[in-house]
Amino acid sequence: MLIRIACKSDPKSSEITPKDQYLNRRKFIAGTGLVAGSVAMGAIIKPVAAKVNSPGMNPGLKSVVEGYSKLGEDDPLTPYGDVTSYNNFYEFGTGKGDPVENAGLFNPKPWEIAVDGLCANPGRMGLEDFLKPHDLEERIYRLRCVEAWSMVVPWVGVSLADVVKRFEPSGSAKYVRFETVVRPEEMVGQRSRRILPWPYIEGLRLDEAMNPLAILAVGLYGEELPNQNGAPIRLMTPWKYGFKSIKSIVKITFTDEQPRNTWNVMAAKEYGFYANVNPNVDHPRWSQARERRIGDFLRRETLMFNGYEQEVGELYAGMDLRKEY
Ligand SMILES: Nc1nc2c(c(=O)[nH]1)N[C@H]1C(S)=C(S)[C@@H](COP(=O)(O)O)O[C@H]1N2
Ligand SMILES: [Mo]
Repeated sequence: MLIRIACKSDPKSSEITPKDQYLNRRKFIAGTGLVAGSVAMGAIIKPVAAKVNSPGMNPGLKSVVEGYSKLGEDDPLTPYGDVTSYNNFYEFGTGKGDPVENAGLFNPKPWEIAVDGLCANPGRMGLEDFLKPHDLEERIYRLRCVEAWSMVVPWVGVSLADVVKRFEPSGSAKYVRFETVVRPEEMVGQRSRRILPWPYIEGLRLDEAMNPLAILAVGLYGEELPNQNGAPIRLMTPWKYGFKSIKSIVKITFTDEQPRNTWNVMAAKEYGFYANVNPNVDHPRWSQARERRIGDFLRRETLMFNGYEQEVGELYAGMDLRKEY
């Protein structure tokens, strides 16, 4: 099935990358061996090329090259090598290079996900069954870490709204809570509780989870997610700081209580529940006005809601974003 999602923040045609850059980038893709069809993709991702083939923020894998232009000239895709070697995933250590170095031992197959809490269709199922009813889409999003660096990543994933609807949350459900797997034998960082209290927990308000931008990602650059990027399934909410996008999810819970997310538990004054990207609300220890795009020399201005204000702004109408950060 073809998926088309009009994105209000897509740049005007005047911002579209010129042809020569487009061709250069195409060469880059060919060089990395990531052209659809030349990749050893796993069973889950394989159908993507057939199912997804549309312009917009979710071009088909065959037209991934077109996707380069959709965010404008200032937003070329971050090279695959950077996306997969400069990571935050404290289960594998706190250094940016630790996840790629230590995640080789992690085995995300087979994988089970439990869905529970305030919903009509709770259950426990293998990842294949979890994904089966949903269409895989490619979505090219900016990722802005609270530490003031950012990337542009072509994700492959499913609409979180569609997933939520399928499990039929009850009227009393107000939040969705997500939990990362605990496997200290495979995740060296989890052997110390001084790093973080495991498991890593995150949450969204139900209406945030229903926003069309929110996805559960199962791949990037047309491949299955590398372990260091949160294999086999992770959240991606591009208008929020990266720490919201919880990796290696094993449990999804519908609840009437605001989940206590891990970084909020660690340092409530520094990391809130909402974590919306906001250039006007500084982290207590650094400014959020600017950021470093990985690969750039000069820093750039941070955009309100990471550039997705038109899509998500109304979720926060009437809220004091300085208090509910
Ligand atoms: N389980 C888990 N999820 C996590 C993290 C983590 O340490 N553990 N780090 C978060 C942070 S701070 C960021 S910026 C993103 C980084 O995603 P990436 O490594 O794919 O760029 O993952 C987020 N998800
Ligand atoms: Mo982050």
